[in-house]
Amino acid sequence: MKQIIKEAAYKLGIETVGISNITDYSYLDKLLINRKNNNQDCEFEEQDINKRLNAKNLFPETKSIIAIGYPYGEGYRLPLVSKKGLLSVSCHGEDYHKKVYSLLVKLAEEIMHHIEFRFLPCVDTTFLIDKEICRSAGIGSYGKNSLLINKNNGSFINLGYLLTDIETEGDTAIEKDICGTCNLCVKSCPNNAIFETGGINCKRCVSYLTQTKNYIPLEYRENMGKQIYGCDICQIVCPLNKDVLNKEINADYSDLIVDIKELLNISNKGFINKYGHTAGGWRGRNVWKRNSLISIGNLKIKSMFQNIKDELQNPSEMIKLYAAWSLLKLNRPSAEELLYNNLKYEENNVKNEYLKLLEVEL
Ligand code: B12
Ligand code: SF4
Ligand code: SF4
Repeated sequence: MKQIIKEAAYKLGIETVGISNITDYSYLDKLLINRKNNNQDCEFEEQDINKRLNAKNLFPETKSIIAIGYPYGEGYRLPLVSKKGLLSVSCHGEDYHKKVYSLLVKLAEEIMHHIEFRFLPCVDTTFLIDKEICRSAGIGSYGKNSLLINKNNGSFINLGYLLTDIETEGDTAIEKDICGTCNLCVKSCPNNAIFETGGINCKRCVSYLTQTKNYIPLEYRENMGKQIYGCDICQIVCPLNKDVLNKEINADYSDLIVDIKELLNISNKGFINKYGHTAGGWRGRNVWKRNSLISIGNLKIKSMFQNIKDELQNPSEMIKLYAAWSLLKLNRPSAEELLYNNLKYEENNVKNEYLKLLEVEL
């Protein structure tokens, strides 16, 4: 059976495929509890830890899991553009969730030519722990940056799997320290999110900060640079990704460069048309717009002062607060005058934040 599954995958061009018989991950409970207790987890994870620790909680029939790694990022170079925003590489082209999901369905159909079985395709959005499931299927090993790294594709693999009721032999997980003495990602992470000993504090990760709707602490905003969605630094610096990034292919990643001025004024419909198909589109216009305000402040695009000033009238409290921050970064004296004048029109939350911003040096 194992051979049939692998051949079905290769037939579809899936080179990174593995099988796991492990459905119970309760050995991770301490790690997950610790992360939560230390406020290093995030709202994009299921909060009920026990639920996450067994694949049968999602698909009770699970007997084996067919995991795949979908490669991306070949030939990517950080673009040398100033005054523009940036999306992470996983936002290139069509949303990987859709691509991997449909590939998994095709894989199931291909295997169905040989055996009847029941399955559930999973890509990113379920409560299960994709990295651990794929690790146990032999897809790769953890790097210090916490990502699963495969020997051919590095960490530039999106993970997906089929929970199935097939009884078959599993692959062996690779138990290997792949980082050794390297700690390039630890040193390069813009917000010191990666622990020397491996693993990350989500709350500091720039990728998290670009996605959350929670308040972004002032001391983290500058480290977000010009990122509009996601962050790739710990992958770009990783020597285990060198072959993928240096691959000589004719790749055009210009869709990852964002016109921040346009993003600031984009309508909902315009946003959906332009970015709705990307892996980051799900977060919606307002969060992207909030990130564009932070980027404009960081990139010191002074010519946009007037445009941002108009955002102080935005009905969204979130937009107002980040517009105020950005204005202060662009031209402190003019921004101070504006914010003091506006204090009398604002509700408590906004008023208090303006007062706080006016007091601190940014
Ligand atoms: C929440 C989430 C996030 C959070 C938290 C990320 C994280 N590291 O957990 C945030 C928003 C920060 C995030 C960011 C990104 N994410 Co994300 N995310 C998820 C999600 C939904 C859950 C992850 C989770 O449960 N983490 C909790 C725990 C279990 O993970 P952990 O803290 O990393 O701990 C594990 C390892 O680090 C390891 N470990 C812990 N300590 C130590 C110590 C040492 C020495 C070692 C070696 C290992 C190790 O053991 C733990 C057990 O699994 C998954 C999809 C899913 N449903 O699983 C995608 C997922 C992890 N994300 C993914 C991607 C691609 C990204 C980004 C690259 C996107 C981007 N370009 O911005 C960044 C990478 C940031 C980073 N360095 O991790 C991929 C990862 C693919 C891969 N090759 O590993 C996933 C699997 C989605 C998918 N199906 O493809 N993400
Ligand atoms: S994604 Fe960026 S911020 Fe997050 S751990 Fe990696 S380098 Fe650090
Ligand atoms: S940069 Fe170095 S330490 Fe970080 S994941 Fe890659 S090999 Fe490991």
